[in-house]
Amino acid sequence: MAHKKTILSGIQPSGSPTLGNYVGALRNWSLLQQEDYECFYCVVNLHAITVKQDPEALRRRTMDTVALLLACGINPSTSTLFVQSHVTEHAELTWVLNCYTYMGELNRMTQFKDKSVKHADNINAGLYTYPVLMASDILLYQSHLVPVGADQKQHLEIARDIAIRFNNAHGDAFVIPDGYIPKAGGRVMSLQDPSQKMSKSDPNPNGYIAIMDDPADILKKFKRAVTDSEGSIHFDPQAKPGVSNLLAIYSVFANMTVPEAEAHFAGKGYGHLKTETAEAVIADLAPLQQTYNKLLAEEGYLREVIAKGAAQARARAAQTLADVYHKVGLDV
Ligand code: AQP
Repeated sequence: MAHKKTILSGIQPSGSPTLGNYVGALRNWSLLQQEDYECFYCVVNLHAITVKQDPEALRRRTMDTVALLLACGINPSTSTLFVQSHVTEHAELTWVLNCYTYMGELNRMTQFKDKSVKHADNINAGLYTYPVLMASDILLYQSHLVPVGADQKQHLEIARDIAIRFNNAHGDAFVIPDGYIPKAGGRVMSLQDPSQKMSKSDPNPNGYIAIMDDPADILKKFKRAVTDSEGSIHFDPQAKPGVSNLLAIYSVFANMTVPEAEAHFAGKGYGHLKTETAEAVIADLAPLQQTYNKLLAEEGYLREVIAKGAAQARARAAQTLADVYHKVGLDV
């Protein structure tokens, strides 16, 4: 029997996850599980410390993120759900792959440039080599498919380049991964500045919908969303970034294509677009929020899930790392 293909993806416990995280990644993690893949999903806390974190808050948010992933529908009996720092192979492979990554490649990474501006007081080497850690996350599990938002496309490409380079030097050690970026919602934009992606570290909370926002806040934030003065609802991200962002969000939650969503709003005003989008989002998030709040009280269960996940993840990761150490000559 042929082996199932493998999926891996991760989310940082670096703030309150947003509608962008949900539409770009988490929702698809859950949907892909129902297809014939072996799935590894992790809370990437090693990535999170590339920006300053309060240790106690990081611990709490890591467990909250585990609860969120379960509430989003990750099934721990069929998928491996784990915390990145529990599997030390991620850090070990990163060191090896750092030695197979060129500074010229890392210099081109737009996330590093953006985060260097945002965190000018802490431009650390971890922020710079973040893509190598991400490559290790992916390659350790011999992943075929990586469901991420469009903002991670460049990091995925460097992971492929590193894998190909290593394989060429030493013989096949890694599967070359492909990205899985949703057509609609791959880049959800800020509600206040639709030229920027929606981000959980946005200092203006009106720019993002947090997955855990209550319905009144969700409605209020959509009503305040920046649009334009034209008054007609059609999809044109260059000329009408705010309206196009709302249409894309609506289409995902109403389970329509973007042209179907355009037809739905033909002749209606922006008020309709904002309210109906808010209502579709609120209805979709309500059961998830309920499950999340219930799970937060079940810390024992959450710890059981991640202990089992870490054991499963380690078993796979150790095989890859042993092969890499052997190929490089580290296994004396
Ligand atoms: N706006 C977005 N639209 C679509 N997908 C998005 N993702 C993030 N923002 C959007 C996807 O969510 C997954 C997990 O993201 P992450 O936790 O690794 O952090 P990030 O990409 O750095 O997202 P944030 O929200 O902007 O976090 P901060 O503010 O902490 O940097 C990824 O698959 C990502 O593509």
